[in-house]
Amino acid sequence: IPYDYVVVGAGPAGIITADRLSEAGKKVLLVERGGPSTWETGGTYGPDWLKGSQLTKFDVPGLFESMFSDSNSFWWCKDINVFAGCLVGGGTSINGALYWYPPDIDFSPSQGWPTSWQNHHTWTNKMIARLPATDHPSTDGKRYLEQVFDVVSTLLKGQSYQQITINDNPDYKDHVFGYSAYDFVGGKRGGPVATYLRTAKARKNFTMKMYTMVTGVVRKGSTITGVRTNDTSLGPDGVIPLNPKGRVILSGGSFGSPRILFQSGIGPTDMLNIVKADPTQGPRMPAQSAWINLPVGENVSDNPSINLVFTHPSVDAYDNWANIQTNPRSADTKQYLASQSGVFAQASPRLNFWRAYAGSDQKTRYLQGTARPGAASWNTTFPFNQTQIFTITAYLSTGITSRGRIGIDAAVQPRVLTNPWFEDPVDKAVLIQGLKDIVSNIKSVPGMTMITPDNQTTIDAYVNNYPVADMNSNHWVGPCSIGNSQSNAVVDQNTKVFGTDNLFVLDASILPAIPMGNPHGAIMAAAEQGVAKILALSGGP
Ligand code: 6FA
Ligand code: ABL
Repeated sequence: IPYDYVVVGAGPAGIITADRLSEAGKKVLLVERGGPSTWETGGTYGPDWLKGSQLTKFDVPGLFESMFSDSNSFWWCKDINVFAGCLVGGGTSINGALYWYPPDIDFSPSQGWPTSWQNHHTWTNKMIARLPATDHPSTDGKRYLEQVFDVVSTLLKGQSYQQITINDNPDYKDHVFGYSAYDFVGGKRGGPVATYLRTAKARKNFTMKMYTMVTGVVRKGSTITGVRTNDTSLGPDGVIPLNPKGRVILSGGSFGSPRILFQSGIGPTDMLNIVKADPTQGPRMPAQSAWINLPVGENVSDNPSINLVFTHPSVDAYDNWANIQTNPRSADTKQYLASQSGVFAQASPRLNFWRAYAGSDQKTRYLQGTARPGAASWNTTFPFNQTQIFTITAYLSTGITSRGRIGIDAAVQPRVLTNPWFEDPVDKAVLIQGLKDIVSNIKSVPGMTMITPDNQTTIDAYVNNYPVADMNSNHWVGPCSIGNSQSNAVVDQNTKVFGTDNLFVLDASILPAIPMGNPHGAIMAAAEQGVAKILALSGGP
């Protein structure tokens, strides 16, 4: 039976899109290459201490840091060499779940958005209505492991920062700090899976197919007639049929969606030639005369980020989260299992802050900081107490001018071709200034010691020698940027791919610039707005 809409990818954007389309009565298929995540999606994976609880690793916020240390890591996309979630929920099933309501600037023309996107509150508010943020996710309303908050807030108050409830003031992002906010629900991972996907699944006109890889769209010139998959049960040769007026929406994320476009003959010629040369994908491509030349993969941004590592005698580093999965503190797991409260009801971050900077080019750039117990790595020549370590990650955010490129390698695997960090030296200068400011008054916080960089290393030297890949923030946006012209954008103001009649992209890849905060809030608000624009567009099913 042909579908009205095929949505590719069950990440946050794809889930919201499929839910709203099915709510509007359309016949919708949501196709996901990965398998289940949380318990309600059919997932079962987790440590022994969760046995019998109807909870998985993905449900328990306090297991977040184990995503990086667990030897069984089936949730990462194995063909992508940066972190990306390939399972139901996409990134939102494995991420830190930091959740920020987008400020107005996130959708402003100054960031590359078409003017028709400025009235974002209507759509942002729809998202908030479905999925409100919390900065106290434990079900007893208490906050746990708050020492890092106390130490870092003392530091920031000495720099004239004010404490606010960050999501009560989304536009207020200069010299502010507050408790970390999340989209956890009831002490468990919430996000789009526990909200939008739940309502979609209750509808008869919605179907989700897992473990199904989309390789491309089938098209006659500008018209898409089907979606090619590796699953022959979905249609002849694995091609999912589409209604005559049907539409396809790619929500495969900033690495997944560009690859699907390349394999459909849409993108820059160098990338399409790689696909053409591939023995499997090449023969499936449209003829070269039908290729559509668009800047797919260009205009990519991700926050450059640098970690500073400290100790403080008051801090409980929670054993650097090393034991949370296999040998957790039993009082904490008991509490969590009994009532979804305590340390395990929250991911690792405890405090977030923002500050605006004027660069030497007169452009405004924002610095974001995240503070958490523990550290991914450290490097010091001095002795220190490992039980007291904590990290401040400094991200350069809205206003960064550096851009990179995403493409594919010779094996047609998504790859970063040009790193998007510090291409512009002003970005680097501002981040260095921000790092210096963060520690400018460290001596006024008794007992606070920076161990990385240690006092034998200057901030400048530390940044100059920082391993480039460690600057990756996992916040990739932009390879299918929205815009008014196909000379510098891939999708138009309705998220339709230029040069096509019925192909859309709606996920992180359409954001023309990095949002103010960790991006999944802005991405979900964009999905709410984008799907409304698609539904309003004439000519559809
Ligand atoms: N963002 C935040 O806002 N807060 C955070 O705390 C945060 N933390 C992290 C984090 O700790 C890690 C380790 C990572 C990797 C990301 C984090 N992010 C955070 C970023 C955030 O998760 C992403 O920006 C967000 O999930 C992007 O949403 P999208 O909907 O654009 O894309 P996804 O990658 O989430 O989902 C794409 C889905 O499509 C996946 O499920 C994938 O399996 C599927 N897919 C891709 N290609 C496909 C294909 N060809 N066929 C079928 N399915 C496909
Ligand atoms: C994010 O938005 C980032 O994308 C993640 O990198 C970050 O998590 C989470 N939010 C939480 O702030 C960090 C972990 O805390 C580190 O332990 C890990 O080494 C790092 O991600 C890997 O990128």
